[in-house]
Amino acid sequence: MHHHKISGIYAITPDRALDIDAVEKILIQHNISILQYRHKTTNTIIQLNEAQQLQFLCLKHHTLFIINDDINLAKKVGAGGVHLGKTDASITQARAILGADAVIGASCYNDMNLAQQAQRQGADYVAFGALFPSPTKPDTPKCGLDIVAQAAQSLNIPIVGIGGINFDNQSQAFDAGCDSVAMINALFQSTDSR
Ligand code: TZP
Ligand code: MG
Repeated sequence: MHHHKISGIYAITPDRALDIDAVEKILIQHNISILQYRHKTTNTIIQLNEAQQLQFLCLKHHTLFIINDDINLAKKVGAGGVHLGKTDASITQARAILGADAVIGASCYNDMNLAQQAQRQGADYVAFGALFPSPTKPDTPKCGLDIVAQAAQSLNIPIVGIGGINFDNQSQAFDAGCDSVAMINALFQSTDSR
Protein backbone atom coordinates (compact mmCIF):
# COMPACT_ATOMS: atom_id res chain seq x y z
CA MET A 1 0.00 0.00 0.00
CA HIS A 2 1.46 3.35 -1.02
CA HIS A 3 1.99 5.91 1.67
CA HIS A 4 0.92 9.30 0.33
CA LYS A 5 3.51 11.14 2.40
CA ILE A 6 6.38 9.36 0.62
CA SER A 7 6.41 11.87 -2.23
CA GLY A 8 8.10 15.11 -3.15
CA ILE A 9 11.16 16.07 -1.14
CA TYR A 10 12.17 13.75 1.72
CA ALA A 11 14.16 15.95 4.11
CA ILE A 12 16.97 14.42 6.17
CA THR A 13 18.64 16.34 8.98
CA PRO A 14 22.39 16.97 8.67
CA ASP A 15 24.74 15.05 10.99
CA ARG A 16 25.31 17.88 13.45
CA ALA A 17 23.61 19.64 16.39
CA LEU A 18 19.93 20.23 15.66
CA ASP A 19 18.85 23.69 14.50
CA ILE A 20 15.12 23.30 15.05
CA ASP A 21 14.23 26.70 13.56
CA ALA A 22 16.13 25.88 10.38
CA VAL A 23 14.27 22.56 10.10
CA GLU A 24 10.91 24.26 10.62
CA LYS A 25 11.67 26.86 7.93
CA ILE A 26 12.56 24.10 5.48
CA LEU A 27 9.44 22.05 6.24
CA ILE A 28 7.31 25.10 5.50
CA GLN A 29 9.28 26.48 2.55
CA HIS A 30 9.35 23.19 0.64
CA ASN A 31 6.06 21.76 1.85
CA ILE A 32 7.88 18.68 3.19
CA SER A 33 5.69 15.68 4.05
CA ILE A 34 8.43 13.38 5.38
CA LEU A 35 11.42 14.13 7.61
CA GLN A 36 14.17 11.79 8.77
CA TYR A 37 16.28 12.40 11.87
CA ARG A 38 19.85 11.34 11.13
CA HIS A 39 22.40 12.46 13.71
CA LYS A 40 24.93 9.66 13.94
CA THR A 41 27.90 11.41 15.54
CA THR A 42 26.43 12.16 18.96
CA ASN A 43 25.27 10.40 22.12
CA THR A 44 21.92 8.84 23.00
CA ILE A 45 20.95 11.60 25.47
CA ILE A 46 21.21 14.26 22.77
CA GLN A 47 19.52 11.99 20.22
CA LEU A 48 16.55 11.49 22.55
CA ASN A 49 16.24 15.23 23.18
CA GLU A 50 16.56 16.17 19.49
CA ALA A 51 14.21 13.42 18.33
CA GLN A 52 11.56 14.57 20.82
CA GLN A 53 11.81 18.14 19.52
CA LEU A 54 11.49 16.96 15.92
CA GLN A 55 8.56 14.66 16.71
CA PHE A 56 6.74 17.66 18.22
CA LEU A 57 7.58 19.79 15.16
CA CYS A 58 6.35 17.06 12.81
CA LEU A 59 3.04 16.76 14.70
CA LYS A 60 2.60 20.52 14.34
CA HIS A 61 3.19 20.37 10.56
CA HIS A 62 1.54 17.00 9.82
CA THR A 63 4.88 15.67 8.64
CA LEU A 64 5.72 11.96 8.78
CA PHE A 65 8.68 11.56 11.15
CA ILE A 66 11.22 8.81 10.49
CA ILE A 67 14.24 7.93 12.64
CA ASN A 68 17.43 6.67 11.05
CA ASP A 69 18.86 3.34 12.34
CA ASP A 70 17.33 3.26 15.82
CA ILE A 71 14.08 1.33 16.35
CA ASN A 72 14.09 1.90 20.10
CA LEU A 73 14.48 5.66 19.73
CA ALA A 74 11.59 5.64 17.25
CA LYS A 75 9.48 3.73 19.76
CA LYS A 76 10.45 6.05 22.64
CA VAL A 77 9.49 9.29 20.90
CA GLY A 78 6.48 7.85 19.07
CA ALA A 79 7.93 8.50 15.61
CA GLY A 80 6.05 7.43 12.49
CA GLY A 81 8.72 4.95 11.56
CA VAL A 82 12.31 4.01 11.03
CA HIS A 83 14.83 3.87 8.20
CA LEU A 84 17.10 0.81 8.16
CA GLY A 85 20.37 0.13 6.34
CA LYS A 86 22.02 -3.18 5.55
CA THR A 87 23.82 -3.30 8.91
CA ASP A 88 20.89 -2.15 11.06
CA ALA A 89 18.15 -4.25 12.65
CA SER A 90 15.87 -6.24 10.35
CA ILE A 91 12.56 -5.07 8.91
CA THR A 92 10.87 -7.95 10.73
CA GLN A 93 12.31 -6.81 14.05
CA ALA A 94 11.27 -3.19 13.41
CA ARG A 95 7.74 -4.31 12.53
CA ALA A 96 7.50 -6.40 15.72
CA ILE A 97 8.55 -3.46 17.90
CA LEU A 98 6.85 -0.55 16.10
CA GLY A 99 3.67 -2.24 14.92
CA ALA A 100 1.62 -2.50 11.74
CA ASP A 101 1.14 1.26 11.25
CA ALA A 102 4.84 2.14 11.38
CA VAL A 103 6.50 3.27 8.16
CA ILE A 104 9.62 1.20 7.61
CA GLY A 105 12.14 2.20 4.95
CA ALA A 106 15.09 0.17 3.73
CA SER A 107 18.32 1.29 2.06
CA CYS A 108 18.96 -0.79 -1.05
CA TYR A 109 22.04 1.07 -2.42
CA ASN A 110 22.13 -0.14 -6.06
CA ASP A 111 20.80 -3.63 -5.39
CA MET A 112 17.47 -4.73 -6.88
CA ASN A 113 17.58 -8.06 -5.03
CA LEU A 114 17.83 -6.26 -1.72
CA ALA A 115 14.81 -4.19 -2.71
CA GLN A 116 12.76 -7.26 -3.67
CA GLN A 117 13.67 -8.83 -0.35
CA ALA A 118 12.77 -5.66 1.56
CA GLN A 119 9.40 -5.56 -0.16
CA ARG A 120 8.75 -9.21 0.73
CA GLN A 121 9.67 -8.50 4.34
CA GLY A 122 7.12 -5.73 4.52
CA ALA A 123 9.09 -2.53 3.94
CA ASP A 124 6.91 0.50 3.20
CA TYR A 125 9.46 2.09 0.89
CA VAL A 126 12.93 1.44 -0.46
CA ALA A 127 15.77 3.89 -1.04
CA PHE A 128 18.29 3.74 -3.91
CA GLY A 129 21.47 5.75 -4.14
CA ALA A 130 23.75 7.52 -4.37
CA LEU A 131 22.11 8.69 -7.59
CA PHE A 132 24.59 11.59 -7.94
CA PRO A 133 27.90 12.43 -6.25
CA SER A 134 27.01 13.19 -2.63
CA PRO A 135 28.78 15.97 -0.76
CA THR A 136 27.54 14.39 2.49
CA LYS A 137 28.64 10.80 1.81
CA PRO A 138 31.26 11.09 -0.96
CA ASP A 139 32.53 7.50 -0.73
CA THR A 140 29.16 5.77 -0.99
CA PRO A 141 28.65 3.61 -4.13
CA LYS A 142 26.70 5.05 -7.05
CA CYS A 143 23.33 3.77 -8.25
CA GLY A 144 22.43 4.30 -11.89
CA LEU A 145 19.10 5.84 -12.82
CA ASP A 146 18.53 2.71 -14.94
CA ILE A 147 18.34 0.67 -11.71
CA VAL A 148 15.73 3.09 -10.36
CA ALA A 149 13.76 2.68 -13.58
CA GLN A 150 13.93 -1.13 -13.27
CA ALA A 151 12.87 -0.93 -9.62
CA ALA A 152 9.92 1.29 -10.51
CA GLN A 153 8.79 -1.38 -13.00
CA SER A 154 9.09 -4.35 -10.65
CA LEU A 155 8.23 -3.05 -7.16
CA ASN A 156 4.87 -2.12 -5.63
CA ILE A 157 6.22 0.10 -2.85
CA PRO A 158 7.42 3.70 -3.25
CA ILE A 159 10.99 4.43 -4.27
CA VAL A 160 13.09 7.14 -2.65
CA GLY A 161 16.19 8.42 -4.44
CA ILE A 162 19.12 9.63 -2.36
CA GLY A 163 22.60 10.99 -2.77
CA GLY A 164 23.64 14.30 -4.29
CA ILE A 165 20.09 15.23 -5.22
CA ASN A 166 19.48 18.97 -5.52
CA PHE A 167 16.98 21.36 -7.08
CA ASP A 168 18.72 21.17 -10.45
CA ASN A 169 18.90 17.37 -10.83
CA GLN A 170 15.81 16.22 -8.88
CA SER A 171 13.73 16.02 -12.08
CA GLN A 172 16.10 13.32 -13.43
CA ALA A 173 15.37 11.22 -10.33
CA PHE A 174 11.60 11.73 -10.61
CA ASP A 175 11.72 11.00 -14.36
CA ALA A 176 13.55 7.72 -13.68
CA GLY A 177 10.72 6.66 -11.36
CA CYS A 178 11.43 7.97 -7.89
CA ASP A 179 8.31 8.77 -5.85
CA SER A 180 10.34 10.96 -3.50
CA VAL A 181 13.83 12.44 -3.41
CA ALA A 182 15.89 12.66 -0.24
CA MET A 183 18.07 15.71 0.35
CA ILE A 184 20.49 16.75 3.06
CA ASN A 185 23.03 19.17 1.64
CA ALA A 186 20.72 20.85 -0.87
CA LEU A 187 18.32 21.76 1.95
CA PHE A 188 20.64 22.46 4.85
CA GLN A 189 23.97 23.71 3.48
CA SER A 190 23.17 27.41 3.96
CA THR A 191 20.93 27.14 7.01
CA ASP A 192 23.54 26.15 9.57
CA SER A 193 23.28 27.89 12.95
CA ARG A 194 25.90 30.58 12.40
N1 TZP B 1 22.98 7.60 1.83
C1 TZP B 1 23.38 7.56 0.57
S1 TZP B 1 23.88 9.10 0.03
C2 TZP B 1 23.53 9.80 1.54
C3 TZP B 1 23.05 8.83 2.41
C4 TZP B 1 22.68 9.03 3.80
C5 TZP B 1 23.74 11.23 1.84
C6 TZP B 1 22.72 12.11 1.20
O1 TZP B 1 23.05 13.46 1.45
P1 TZP B 1 23.09 14.55 0.27
O2 TZP B 1 23.74 15.76 0.94
O3 TZP B 1 21.67 14.86 -0.10
O4 TZP B 1 23.91 14.00 -0.84
MG1 MG C 1 21.74 2.95 9.05
